[in-house]
Amino acid sequence: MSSINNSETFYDAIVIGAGFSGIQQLHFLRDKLGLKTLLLEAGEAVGGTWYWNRYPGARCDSESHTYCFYFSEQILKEWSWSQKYPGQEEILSYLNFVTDKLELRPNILFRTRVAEMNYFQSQNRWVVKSTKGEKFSASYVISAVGCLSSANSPNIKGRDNFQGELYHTGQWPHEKVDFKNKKVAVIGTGSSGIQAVPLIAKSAKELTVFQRTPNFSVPARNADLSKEFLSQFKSKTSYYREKMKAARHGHPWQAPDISVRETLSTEREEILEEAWSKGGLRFRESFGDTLTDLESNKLMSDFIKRKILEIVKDPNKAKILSNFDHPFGTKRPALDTDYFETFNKKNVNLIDIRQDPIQEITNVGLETESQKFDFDMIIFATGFDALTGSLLKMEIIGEGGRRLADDWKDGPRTYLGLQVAGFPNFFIVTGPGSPSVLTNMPQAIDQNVSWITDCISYMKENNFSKIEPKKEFMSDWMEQVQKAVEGTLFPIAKHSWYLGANIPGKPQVFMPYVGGLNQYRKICDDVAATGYNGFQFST
Ligand code: NA7
Repeated sequence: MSSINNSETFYDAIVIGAGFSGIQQLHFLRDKLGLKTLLLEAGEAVGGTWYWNRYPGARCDSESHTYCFYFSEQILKEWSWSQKYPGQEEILSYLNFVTDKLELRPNILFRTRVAEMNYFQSQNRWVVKSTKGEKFSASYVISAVGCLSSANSPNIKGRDNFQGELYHTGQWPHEKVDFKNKKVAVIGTGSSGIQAVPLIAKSAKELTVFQRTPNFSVPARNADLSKEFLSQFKSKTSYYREKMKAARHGHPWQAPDISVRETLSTEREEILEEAWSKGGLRFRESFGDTLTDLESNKLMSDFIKRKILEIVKDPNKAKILSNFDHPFGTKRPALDTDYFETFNKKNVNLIDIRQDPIQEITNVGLETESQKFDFDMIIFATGFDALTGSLLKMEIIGEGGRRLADDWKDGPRTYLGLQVAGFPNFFIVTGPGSPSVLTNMPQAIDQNVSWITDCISYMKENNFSKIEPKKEFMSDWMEQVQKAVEGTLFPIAKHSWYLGANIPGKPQVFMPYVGGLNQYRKICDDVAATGYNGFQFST
């Protein structure tokens, strides 16, 4: 096991980011392949997404016993989750537990944000430079910067004039934020806003939610996990592993092969009522054609709309919350605990900023076209520059001085989401063009990290020192990514972050591969089995 020596700057591999991906990648490269590996992390501790997203209510919507590492039976057996849907603090504790268990800390350099990396052809090495000017050199660089890690703080006029407290859910302070006796604004109603709103409403004097797009949300019905559940899970981890591998989304179940619209209306209602009362992610999987058949989708969407109209007593609020402009599931739907119910509270207001757009933030609050508000606190729950944001924040310069930002000016281009032509020995975990955010992330990460590790191992065995994809294979893969989405309803949602539409000026290209993690795994396995077809190696 090698550890960091500050005077020593040459490594076999550098991993960037200490979230789920970076932790597993560091462990695999160091402990499976024996590579001298350094992990660079901008934060002060491990956790990635779960380090930064500390807002009230931050919780995962994959089930805890599946949202974890499956590479170590020992870790699976030793760790016990307390709840069905794990909260941010518990996930962070888990990632710290794994880091300690694997003794990874000696190989992690915290408070080190990568600013730039350059590929030097003559030496076939990357030089990675931090924002503080430190330089590290390695044969391989693996980006594990995450898909939802570059916070999107919209540049609303006057934002910097606000004299009160201003937060972003994705960059939440470590100190306790107190809402008591305060007038609070939340801008944004994606998963983060939907999770935070009910908790803020409990203690804020007044909460005003600014909604641009009504979002679908299903009750999480979170619950404590029983000892019986945990012991049955620990006795059959292989069963869960195989189930997750077989599924397109990396969760341990499959949607039944039944169509919403071909099911008799009475039966359909029964299925949906039962799924709603159970709640959670599986509601989306009640039928097999929700994301491929518009009529079927409309029946699902209408069911949720009816639920909102039942829950929310004020008809105007109910209308604003359920006036959907996209099919269910084509933008990321949320899981919630009492989100819609919260709008029945007297201290909670809702503003439809499609009808009454925000004009500017003032020193005392915010102005829409027709109203003026005073606030003590404004919270941006406005999401992320997804999938490419954190990658492109780094200046990545490949062969012949080419910039990744230039190569991707019309949208990201990768082979299998893993590599980019012209950027040898640079790998991306859950990159654009891989299934990533459409799946149970730790399972997508496990597949990518394992594949990258096997690929580097293959290179070592065959005395190859350089790998990059062939251009034509990259083009072909990009076509496959687009073809896969054409068969679905996703393209109907024109304003989704899957497309980059939430970031002004970002090229609009559907970024994740929707063909399924199971199918993608097979494609990647076949590529490896055929001597890494589509990649070129040199010594
Ligand atoms: P999301 O899902 O991107 O949600 C962001 C929300 O903020 C969404 O309602 C946006 O409306 C809204 N938004 C974004 N920009 C603006 C501006 N400029 N003005 C007003 N409202 C805006 O991010 P989350 O953090 O909630 O969730 C991200 C993922 O993290 C989630 O899917 C989980 O996987 C974990 P829009 O819909 O774009 O009209």
